Amino acid sequence: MSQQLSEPSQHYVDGEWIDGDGAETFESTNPATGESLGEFQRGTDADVDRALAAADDAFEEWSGLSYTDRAEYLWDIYHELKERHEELGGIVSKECGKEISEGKADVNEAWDMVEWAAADARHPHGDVVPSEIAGKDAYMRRQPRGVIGCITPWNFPVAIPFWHMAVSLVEGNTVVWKPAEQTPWCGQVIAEMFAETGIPDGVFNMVQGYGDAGEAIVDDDRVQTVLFTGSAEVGHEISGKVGGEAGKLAACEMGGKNGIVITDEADMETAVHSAVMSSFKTTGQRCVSSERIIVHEDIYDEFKEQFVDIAEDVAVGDPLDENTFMGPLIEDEHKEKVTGYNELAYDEDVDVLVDRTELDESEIPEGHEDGVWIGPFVYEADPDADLRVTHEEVFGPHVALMPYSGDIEKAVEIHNDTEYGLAGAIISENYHEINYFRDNAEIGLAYGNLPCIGAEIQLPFGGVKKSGNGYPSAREIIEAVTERTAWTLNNAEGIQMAQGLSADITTKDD
Ligand code: UN1
Repeated sequence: MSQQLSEPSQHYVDGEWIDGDGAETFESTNPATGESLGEFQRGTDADVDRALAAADDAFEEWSGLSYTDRAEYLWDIYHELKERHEELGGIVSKECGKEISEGKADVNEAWDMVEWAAADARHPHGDVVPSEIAGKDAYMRRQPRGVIGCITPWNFPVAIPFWHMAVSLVEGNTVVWKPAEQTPWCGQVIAEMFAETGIPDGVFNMVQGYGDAGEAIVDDDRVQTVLFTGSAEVGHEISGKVGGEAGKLAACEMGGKNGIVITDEADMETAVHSAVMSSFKTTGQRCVSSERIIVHEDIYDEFKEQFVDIAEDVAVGDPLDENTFMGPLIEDEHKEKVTGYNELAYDEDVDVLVDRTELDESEIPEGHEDGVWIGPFVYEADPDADLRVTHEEVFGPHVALMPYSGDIEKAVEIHNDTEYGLAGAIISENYHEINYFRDNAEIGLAYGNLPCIGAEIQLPFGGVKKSGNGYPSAREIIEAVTERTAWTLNNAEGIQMAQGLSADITTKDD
């Protein structure tokens, strides 16, 4: 199948492709070449309003369908994602610069999520609990919340939209979705897939655009839950706003300053491999990417030598070339941020071990001179020093090696010394150390003898501390998009109350 953007690239609202109210358009750019991939309508408040009105109208009928009937539309998408795996994986790689195996994995993760959500239509959806009164049945039922607003990032432009939308829809909610402005083409393809399923008008709506369109979704009273995955700055703003509105919910998943603890009982090959994957895959642009490698002093020199060798050599280049390990950064503005942190490392006087901020011209593939290129940046830092570079999220291939002395307690103390708490890993052959890390590391996603990336969708995905609240992803999203009704039914004659509460009604004459 060809990778051509189908025209026209519009918003999808109330079962129709629409131009929208504004005259403004924006471009999607290939970060590996600088070429334009197409033009998209920039959504306005009026477009969001139209989409929300459609979603609101469609809710009653959609929520009245059975779970399995709603899931049928998702099964169509599941098959479509599989059928268009190669094509859509290529579009992901072109639009967000991830190397091709990652582009395809993004699509694979999307169909995993769709499969989970659609199959869940046949699973139990509540709890039957014992009542303390023999004649009563007590149980918990789920109900959809209504209109769900979804705001998704560019780094998983196919998987994360389905994290947000697949469960929401099967549970009986309707959605208004704004894809990231860097990856509107992926948004367009997903909307085409929904349109082809024949899902009832207004159940799924997509408005392309920037943060102002996202804000219009967040601020609207018709939205019952906002699901957001992206930067900590925006996520905290959304949580703050929505938190002040009774009855409205926000589930946000934000960044991290993720660490890997490598103890003196680690297998060296596993340690180096895990650290390289965690730091450089996706050019460090996963919210679970690692920027802090905490290594025991007894094995530090050997680890450093091997890690630095790979960081010097790792293949940066065309994401569509299967030999590439790291593609470009997403955009120039982001490169400025990452470069700024690389410079800050010098200002903070750490020992820089690898600096490939500017690639050698010979490394840049032909036709890719305008790509947003960067290579690994690795430095050695004192874990006890109060440095910005070792505490602030960079979201790039910018990695601190932090040697520690002492036991696992010390390593975990260093690990936890950030405001974030998303993902982390321990590399050790000693199960006591692994268990200590398991019980004390302040993170939502923990790994043993593995990289700290690559979570599967049937697990919860989310962080603690500044990294998140509400798990807007994978299976746990169900909590953010459903209400729970506690239902008690009396099967006995007469009324009996729990907690010893008297059911007698006394009168003046008693
Ligand atoms: C993200 O980092 O922004 O765990 C999402 C992973 C992927 C999802 C990452 N399944 O690496």
